[in-house]
Amino acid sequence: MAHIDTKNLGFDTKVIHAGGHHDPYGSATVPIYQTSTFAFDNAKQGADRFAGTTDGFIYTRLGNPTINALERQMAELEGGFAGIATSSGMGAVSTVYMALLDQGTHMVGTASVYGPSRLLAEKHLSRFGVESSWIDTTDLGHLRRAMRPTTRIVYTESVANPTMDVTDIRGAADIAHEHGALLVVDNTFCSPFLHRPFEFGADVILHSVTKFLNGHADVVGGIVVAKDEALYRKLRPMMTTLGCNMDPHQAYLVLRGLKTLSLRIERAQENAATIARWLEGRPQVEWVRYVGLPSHPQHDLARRQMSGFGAMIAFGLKGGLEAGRAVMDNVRLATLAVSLGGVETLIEHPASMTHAGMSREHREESGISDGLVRLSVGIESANDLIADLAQALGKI
Ligand code: LCS
Repeated sequence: MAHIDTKNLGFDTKVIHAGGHHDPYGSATVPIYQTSTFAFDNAKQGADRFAGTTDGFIYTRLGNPTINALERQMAELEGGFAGIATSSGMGAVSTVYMALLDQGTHMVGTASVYGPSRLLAEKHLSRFGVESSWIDTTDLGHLRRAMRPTTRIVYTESVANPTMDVTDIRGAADIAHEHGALLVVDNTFCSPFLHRPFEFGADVILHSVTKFLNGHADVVGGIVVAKDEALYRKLRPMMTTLGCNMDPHQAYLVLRGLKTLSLRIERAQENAATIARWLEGRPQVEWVRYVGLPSHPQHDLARRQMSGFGAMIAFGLKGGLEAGRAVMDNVRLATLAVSLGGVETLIEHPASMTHAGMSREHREESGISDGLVRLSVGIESANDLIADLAQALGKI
């Protein structure tokens, strides 16, 4: 693929062309450099590459051309300095926590984030003297009160999994910075197509690329994007030392999936808006949380900081968990599975699945009720999805 300077081109052009590289054979796609190591011409070249005085690849855990193409593309899509691709979204979360937190420091996080992102700090980093507070960050007053002199990072999700809470990113960044801390945003639910946290003051962005970025339910992967070079130089060596690097084949699949990001999300969010409105009118449904509905408590904030509302819906049924089980057991087109952000519609139950690792008390405090059912809307025909949900609701 020829290298095109996409810096000043539109987002949809960057999705297709950013990160492209010069290929000696003119390959239209980035080739898969399926190698663990790279030969040096001579000992001096090897030593220079290790010393960082010349460019060039050394060993795939440290860097690889296929992985690097994805890192450059994501850095451009998010508007950051550089990307660090990881083996999974949790690899990205681990890299960020391990690089930015020390013994005796503290982090504040949104209570209802993806369960393991919270558990990693609360259960594991606590063993090494890192403290964490998990609060409702939709109210910035809570965030201000939770900050301590030792707070190093504020951690949130652009749309929280699974409550769909939206935090004011500009406000959270200001509070973090006033206290000498950094704002880290997990942008998995939005992708840079819908929201670009660096434009609102964030310092580090991460993704589970398993979800919307790849979009085809065939890869687990992650990425961290650093706003500036100083942060990048802290984060990258932590990833390579932890050893949670992406594999070249994974990177190739993500590069391929990424090309249709704009088209997939446009279609999925159109479906999601239709389904969310339809669900709100069903007699069996008690409540619906979709960022695009005027009934969402942060709908106006989402309008200001996002360019669309995404494809994730949470809803609760009047019959509680039993009714939710009946729906999940009876859908035929939607697949009963965790994960999200793919072309196919998935349905799951956070309290017993993605967020089962959290205590019931923490789940309830965070708004993750036992009756909450999560829907990741795909790009099928909306009418077929509605017919499927209608017949499943009819089985309650
Ligand atoms: N961040 C968010 C917001 C997530 O939703 C997930 C995974 C992760 C990070 C971790 O990424 P992974 O290591 O799985 O690539 N969320 C999942 C979910 O809601 N269902 O299954 C996985």
